[in-house]
Amino acid sequence: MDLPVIPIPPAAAAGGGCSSKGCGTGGDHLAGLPDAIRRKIQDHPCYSEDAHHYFARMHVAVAPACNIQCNYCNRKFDCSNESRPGVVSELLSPDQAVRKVLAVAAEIPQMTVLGIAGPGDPLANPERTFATFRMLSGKAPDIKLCVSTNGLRLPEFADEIAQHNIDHVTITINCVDPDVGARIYPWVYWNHRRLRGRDAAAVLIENQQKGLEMLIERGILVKVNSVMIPGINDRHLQEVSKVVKAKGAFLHNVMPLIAEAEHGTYFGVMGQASPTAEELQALQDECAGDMAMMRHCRQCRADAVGLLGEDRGAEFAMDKVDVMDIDYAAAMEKRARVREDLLGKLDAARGAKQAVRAAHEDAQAETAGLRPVLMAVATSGGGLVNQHFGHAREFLVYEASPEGVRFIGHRKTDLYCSGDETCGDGESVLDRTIAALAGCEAVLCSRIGFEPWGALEAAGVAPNGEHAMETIDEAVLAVYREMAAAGKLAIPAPLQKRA
Ligand code: CLF
Ligand code: SF4
Repeated sequence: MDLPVIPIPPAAAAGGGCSSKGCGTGGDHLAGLPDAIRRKIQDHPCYSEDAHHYFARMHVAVAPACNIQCNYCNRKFDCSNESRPGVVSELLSPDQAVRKVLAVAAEIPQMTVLGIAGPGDPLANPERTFATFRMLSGKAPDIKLCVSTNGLRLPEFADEIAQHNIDHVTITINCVDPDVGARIYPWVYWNHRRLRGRDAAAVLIENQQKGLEMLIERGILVKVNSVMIPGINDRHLQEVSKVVKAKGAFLHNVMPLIAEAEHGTYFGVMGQASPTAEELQALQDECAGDMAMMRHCRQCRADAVGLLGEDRGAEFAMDKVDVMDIDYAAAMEKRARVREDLLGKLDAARGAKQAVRAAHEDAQAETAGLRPVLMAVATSGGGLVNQHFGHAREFLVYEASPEGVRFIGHRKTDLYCSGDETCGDGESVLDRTIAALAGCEAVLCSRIGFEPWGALEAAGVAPNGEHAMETIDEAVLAVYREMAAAGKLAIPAPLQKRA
């Protein structure tokens, strides 16, 4: 099959149409980054919080093997209900991967990034990984290439990564201390030997750190992912942040451990606790003193397709891709138009965000001295409050305070309007949705039904459909000021004294 070459749209080739101020700053989590880095990440959905409302990523699952074992991983094929990293529905050959990428590029024009992230480790499968990248850099030069690795073989492949124009690399670094690592990694396969315990962790850490330095020397952007494992590395991750920042990583993504017994992982079976949303936020805030934090990660599957938070992978199974009748020339023209349009919208949204924040600062007297509030937002993208409460699979959580608004993270929930009213354990889907919103005092959505409205109010979460189609920042700050005007935000006297 003669595969098409995707042309580079002018805006993307030039790095997009970003204004100099406020680019990629969602909550200014990237404030202080050099302009050259900001330009590289402005339309990358993982590296830029703003961009993730507009641009999509996809992963191709070409890398089945792994050279280490993490106690939170079980690389089995998935069941239809689960979605978590390391798990895929369909393993692809490099040729199949390229066909799938081109089909997705034609159908989802906002897809700007192709990552290889598993289901094993991409660098434990170097032939398959680099064959895929090699073909794609020729066929789809407008798509950014991204790889996520445990780092064991990074020093060996740093040059090859640079040669293939892969300028975004994620290294999962859970520790810089082998004693901590010995509790996370039961074994590491290195130099034809299976190392265990502290020795295994020491080799992994040494290679991760060396690989990080080599990538930075080659001008490659490095993001570090860390899995927060309560009681094992949670107190240690601030140190990890300091070390990797000092070596040049520019973004740290602290993710919560997923440890369900039914996933069959060691931690899951042993009952290792996952962090709560509050514990995760507290640690991210502590680490944020040392470097820019990513808070919008969705812990994607190794075959995820679409905007972060949505997974359209099932639409692009190979049996479907193989029978798709795509007019590539027309699709690529559309892709160029859509991308230019989105870059313009993103630029405008960044400007609007700055204006909203500046207006909040100007009106600081209205909220000075008041307590912060968490609010959940239902959105289907575009940075707007534009989703029906019952259609939300996840809610974005924002903190409003006298200082402004900042993105905190997301809370996954079952789809309320699924037609299935119970979860099988007697608890209603609505109950679980409300439980997922713990700590939030308001939920903003485009519309909401009578029944959930009442249940939310009874649970102390104020439903609000008054700000439909407004930008999220604008809506959250407006609701915050409404709460302030209603006298709901005074800090209780005992807390004032303690402060
Ligand atoms: Fe994929 Fe990772 Fe590239 Fe993104 S995902 S290889 S940097 S394109 Fe992104 Fe998904 Fe989080 Fe990864 S949300 S799991 S951080
Ligand atoms: Fe699983 Fe990735 Fe750990 Fe390998 S490095 S065991 S694929 S989580």
